[in-house]
Amino acid sequence: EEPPAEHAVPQAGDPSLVLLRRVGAVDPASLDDYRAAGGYAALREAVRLGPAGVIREVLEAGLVGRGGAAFPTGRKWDATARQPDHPHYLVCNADESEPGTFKDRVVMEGDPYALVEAMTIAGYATGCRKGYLYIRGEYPRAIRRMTHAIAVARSRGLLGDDVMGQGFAFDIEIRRGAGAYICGEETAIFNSIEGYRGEPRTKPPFPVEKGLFGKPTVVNNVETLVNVLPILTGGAAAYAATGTAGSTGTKLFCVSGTVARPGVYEVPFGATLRELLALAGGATGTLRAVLLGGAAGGFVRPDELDVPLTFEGTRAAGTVLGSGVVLVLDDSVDLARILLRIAEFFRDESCGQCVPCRVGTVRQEEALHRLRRRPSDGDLALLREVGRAMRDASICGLGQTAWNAVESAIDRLGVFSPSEAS
Ligand code: L3W
Ligand code: SF4
Repeated sequence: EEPPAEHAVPQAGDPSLVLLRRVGAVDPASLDDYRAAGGYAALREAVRLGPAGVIREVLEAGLVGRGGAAFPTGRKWDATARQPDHPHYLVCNADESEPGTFKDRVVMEGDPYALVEAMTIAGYATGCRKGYLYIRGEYPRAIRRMTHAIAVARSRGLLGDDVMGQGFAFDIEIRRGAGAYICGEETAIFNSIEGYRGEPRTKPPFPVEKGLFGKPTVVNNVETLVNVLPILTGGAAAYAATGTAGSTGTKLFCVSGTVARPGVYEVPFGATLRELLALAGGATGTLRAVLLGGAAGGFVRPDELDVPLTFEGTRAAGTVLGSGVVLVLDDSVDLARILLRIAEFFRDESCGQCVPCRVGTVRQEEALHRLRRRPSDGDLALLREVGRAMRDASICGLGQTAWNAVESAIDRLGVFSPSEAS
């Protein structure tokens, strides 16, 4: 088993932290510790505001999803709350399988009651009596700590038929993933919970309308949900004062690779990649590139480190923020090998349901094998053709983004160009 959460947070104990402020500072098993550190003030505020008031705050705060796609959370909640069909369900996506992503594990292990409280608020606002917490199966400590926190919260009346004596019901059930990356796709999660193969469904209909068991469903990532706590305790305006107009609040970044102090870092949106790398002690050798956004993301060159870490800033720079992966690669790293590893990953994890992805991920890997041995224009052209087909015609995000990092390495870093090969 991996070392516990606080070891993964080099900033642990820093009073300026928002989302990570309790990690490493409280006993994650103790509800009393959590309450003494401000826990459950947000749920009290939620009950004071009422469901519509909570949704208004979340909309005004500008909170967007932290799982990668940055969809406005308040719009999702509002759309679900309005659905006449019942019951409504909440699903917290804690499947965290994007290579290089480990922030949600740190939150669940280090501050589990925060997620219980945040899910309760989400359920209250959107009219859900039941929330599923879908946790990656390879996170045994997170599963243990969340199971304990849910049981304690239930025994103290913070979950159940009459939450906090306020007349509303909400409870949480944990479901474990079984090692498939695709089960982090929001509709594949539904199939997995319902007992079917973890295969994505076509959208629309979106989950807010027809999700788990065909009912209106809110799906949010762990980090997205815990942001609701500072929004309610401090107010939407104060929350939105941090970050930029397009990306409000703070963001957790998973810094890994050839870097001095890898770990989870919390910085306000708008900090530059250079500043984040400085916090993490910089690259261990001469910096070659940084992969932002994970396997579905794109590369940043050493001359581009002033890119602001916001959704809009990274997009303008030709990459994505995704779920916060910052993979640092110094000049000791074989970039072609990294690309091949990414291609192997997608080939392995494709669910096989649609042809562009099932066949395209295999063809991509084969072409990369050949290019590693001998650069050729024919194979580069083939990669582009296959990549376009996957992007345009795949059912879900896996196939649609499986060519992103390879394309970025070819176009932005010149991998497989004649000078790179020499
Ligand atoms: C209501 C509409 N809801 C969209 C909802 C939709 C979903 C969310 C985003 O994720 C990202 C990719 C990678 N009415 C709606 C609506 N929604 N239109 O908004 O939707 P979408 O389809 O843009 O994206 P997605 O397929 O949910 C794709 C990232 O996910 N990724 C990997 C992620 C891995 C992790 C991890 O390990 N923690 O997050 C792979 O592709 O960055 O941007 O809820 O229903 N009109
Ligand atoms: Fe499955 Fe890939 Fe198609 Fe997604 S794009 S449904 S992972 S085959």
